Amino acid sequence: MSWIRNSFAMIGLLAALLIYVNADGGDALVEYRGMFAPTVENTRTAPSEAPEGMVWIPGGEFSMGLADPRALPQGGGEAMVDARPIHRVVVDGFWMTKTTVTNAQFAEFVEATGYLTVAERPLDPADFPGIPEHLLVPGAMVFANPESVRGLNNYQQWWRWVEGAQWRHPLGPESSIEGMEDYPVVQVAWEDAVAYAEWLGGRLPTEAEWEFAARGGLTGMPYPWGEELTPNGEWQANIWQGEFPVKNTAADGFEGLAPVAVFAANGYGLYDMAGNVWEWCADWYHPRAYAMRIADGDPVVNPQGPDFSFDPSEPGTPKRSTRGGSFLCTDQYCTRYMVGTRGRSEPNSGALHTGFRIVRDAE
Ligand SMILES: [Ca+2]
Repeated sequence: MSWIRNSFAMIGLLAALLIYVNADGGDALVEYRGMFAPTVENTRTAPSEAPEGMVWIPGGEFSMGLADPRALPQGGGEAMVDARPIHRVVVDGFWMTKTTVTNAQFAEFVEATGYLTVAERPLDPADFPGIPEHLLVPGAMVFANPESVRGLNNYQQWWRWVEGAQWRHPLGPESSIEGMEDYPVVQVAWEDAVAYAEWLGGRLPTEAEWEFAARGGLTGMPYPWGEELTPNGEWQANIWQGEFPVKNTAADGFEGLAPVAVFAANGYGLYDMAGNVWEWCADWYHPRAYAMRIADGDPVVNPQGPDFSFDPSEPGTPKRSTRGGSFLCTDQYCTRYMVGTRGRSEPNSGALHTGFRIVRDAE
């Protein structure tokens, strides 16, 4: 009865393969986590009653950065070298908004101050030498919903500049934010975010503060909620499912942006520290920021980022750091909802997938 023997052999082989795959995923996580030393929170409790909408982040010493995630299940295809070396960082405690700033909150700011965002202002020809003046129209970057793409190397296949796109009209002049009061404000440039923060007596978080907060007190976890992308098969953040950027199954419930705080908060009570929108940070982006600052040893105390920016993919364009990934990130592309990963963006332009939250120093 060779077919029976063969069937048993096949079942045995499959079982061995499954055990191997599981063991491999588990070992990869153990190895990954082994690169991080424990997070040690400061013992100072919240110094006062929480400002509205904010939570106290205790600060402390933690391992900042991330190990190469590619061996992890759904760890993506990028080594994320700009988030190494993993190094010890100390941050003081601070207040942080539980959510990214919403359209309703930003509208209050604009109403009170008359502030005009970068995307609403005429462009200065001096900033764009060689570009004909009739092309210098205010606008912002909008996801293009392409039907097909050639590879994932050129993001211009799925982004386009849309005249008249701005925070009140995030997809272009015909679009509106009516009914989207609880959605994150988007199409805001870095200086718009800074202006909002200053209006409330706050500031943008440094990358170190943002990452400490995103980890929610955990040590060396790939995600703000723990070790798996979808524990019990449930999505924990608004990212992309399907085939990026042409097929969006919206398995997490959201094809585009989601309102803030629809997924569970992390250990510090912060929502959406992964996915939905990228969040502006205070730091200039530099891929070797960590190597440069540990030259004098670690821990590094309250790092503010480098004094200048460098992005090897666009060397002439200074960038500010962004964190958290967006609804357009998947394990096929970007994967920067993994905690510890880093992003960057041109500070003088807004995008459909970029917002911010603010922090405030303790009194
Ligand atoms: Ca989604």
